[in-house]
Amino acid sequence: MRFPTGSRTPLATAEPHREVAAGARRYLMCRPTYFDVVYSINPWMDPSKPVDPRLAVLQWQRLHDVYVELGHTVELIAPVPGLPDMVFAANGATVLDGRVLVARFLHDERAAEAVAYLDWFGSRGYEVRQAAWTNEGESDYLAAGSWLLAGSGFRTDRRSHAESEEFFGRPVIGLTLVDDNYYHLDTALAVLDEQTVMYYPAAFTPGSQDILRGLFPDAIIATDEDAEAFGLNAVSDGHHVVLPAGATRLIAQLRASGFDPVGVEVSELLRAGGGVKCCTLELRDRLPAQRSPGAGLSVVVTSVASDSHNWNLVFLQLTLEELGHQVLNLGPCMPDELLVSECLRVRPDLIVVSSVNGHGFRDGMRLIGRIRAHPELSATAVVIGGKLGIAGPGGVRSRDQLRSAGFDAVFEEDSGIASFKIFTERLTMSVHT
Ligand code: B12
Repeated sequence: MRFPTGSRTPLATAEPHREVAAGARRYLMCRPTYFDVVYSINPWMDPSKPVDPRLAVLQWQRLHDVYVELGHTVELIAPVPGLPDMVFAANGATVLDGRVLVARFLHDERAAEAVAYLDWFGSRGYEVRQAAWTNEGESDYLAAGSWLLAGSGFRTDRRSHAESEEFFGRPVIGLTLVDDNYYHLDTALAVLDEQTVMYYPAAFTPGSQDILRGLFPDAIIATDEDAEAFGLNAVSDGHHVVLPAGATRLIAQLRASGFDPVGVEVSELLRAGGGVKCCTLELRDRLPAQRSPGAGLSVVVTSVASDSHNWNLVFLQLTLEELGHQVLNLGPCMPDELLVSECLRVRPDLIVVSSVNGHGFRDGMRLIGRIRAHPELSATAVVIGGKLGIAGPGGVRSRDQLRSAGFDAVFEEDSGIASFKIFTERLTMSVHT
């Protein structure tokens, strides 16, 4: 189960690039509004057998709700008419450290899905690019600890492995699939935590089986029946493993290995050759910067949506940088949703909101609710300051209201920059201890 350590393998000597540990994840899903089987691009698809769209939606909704109940965040991409396979969001891209490599599908029937993913990630400020070679996203690229396990044989072109290695800066381990029932890597292998996988050996060439045995000598091995039940098309948060309820032996093996399996029904989606994992693209955002003791905070400086003043932000950026902090200045007129998605991506230690046009109180009350609505940002320090009302400083009452709404501190013009500096000093000490 563990990656080899010591001098036995050069892989183990590389700098570890740790994945987020077990805990809250962010997933992207696509409601199966237009789900259907109207063409056949894998052995599971038979267009002559009608699908039950209502059942597909119910099964998908249950999967979505399971993630939410487990404490994960689920983002949605809008389904596009005429793209019946778009429900399989994991095929749309690979997202690592906030970088997005959008798919280039092998089949023309699915090519337009890539456009929707380029738009979705592009409009949220991600560093995004479409793959140059055929690449079916996270279905063929699975992050395992420091490495990217990469499938090929049916869909993803082997030449895309080098492209992904370069784009993500992570070593890629190529694995070749041989059974067309398991046409994507994520139909034959699931990563359970940084060092643990489960897989179906017969889906791989002998050479790839050797690689897997070498890397994961204690892996959980799936039976023919569990592989056919699409049990390996599973999603793990490092502790809970969501997988088809029909993969009964895998469920028992997972439990015996200390995981908490959660069975769901995906039979209707399986009629298009997709299951739990295919419906789920993990949004692996940039990890908080590793810092050495004494280093500064990572700070997002921003204004509110209605405010076009600029120099207040420049002033705050320079002040914070002089104090040794790293600043991402998002600029004026920042829409709430974009600010939130940037903060989810960057995960700063501190968010500094500045407004001087007189509408800061009203905009701030709305904005802080949207920031705090995200569990990942519920504990992030957020302050607001500037000229927040049209009738001069709002005084104790309006500051109390802003604090009750979720701001950690309020710095109106009369409270001066000195108290803001003291606040950042205290925060720096608490972040570093
Ligand atoms: C330049 C300016 C503009 C320029 C902005 C150009 C640009 N690229 O930024 C232009 C002409 C575009 C402009 C437009 C408007 N402006 Co104007 N503008 C000013 C002006 C003259 C200077 C602002 C400035 O750059 N100051 C320099 C920076 C460094 O200081 P600062 O912004 O005051 O920020 C300081 C503090 O507030 C504090 N601070 C700010 N934020 C934070 C956050 C934290 C956490 C902390 C600790 C401290 C802090 O630190 C800074 C340094 O001390 C001020 C008047 C003035 N003298 O202040 C009016 C002023 C800000 N504008 C004002 C108004 C009303 C407007 C308009 C609504 C006018 C209109 N009717 O169209 C529009 C706003 C449009 C919009 N959507 O926001 C009013 C705001 C009144 C209020 N708050 O009640 C002011 C105060 C003028 C006034 N006395 O009426 N404006």
